[in-house]
Amino acid sequence: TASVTFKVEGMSCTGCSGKLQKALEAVPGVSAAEVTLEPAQAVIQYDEAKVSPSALKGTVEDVGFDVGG
Ligand code: 9UX
Repeated sequence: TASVTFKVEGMSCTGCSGKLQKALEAVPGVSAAEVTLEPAQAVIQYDEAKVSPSALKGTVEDVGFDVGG
């Protein structure tokens, strides 16, 4: 299991963070995701054989937020 932490830009309320957390948890290969507003981040545990950080970044963007550099 690998772990990645993204800075997430554009979340305004707990609805946003909850929506993103559910979307990340639904991605095949993701075993756990914790999304918080403060700090604005997503901490994701995932199986490297099934999903990549770039694909997970795409999920964040699909939900409508941006991954900060
Ligand atoms: Mo809160 Mo976010 O009212 O996508 S759910 S702003």
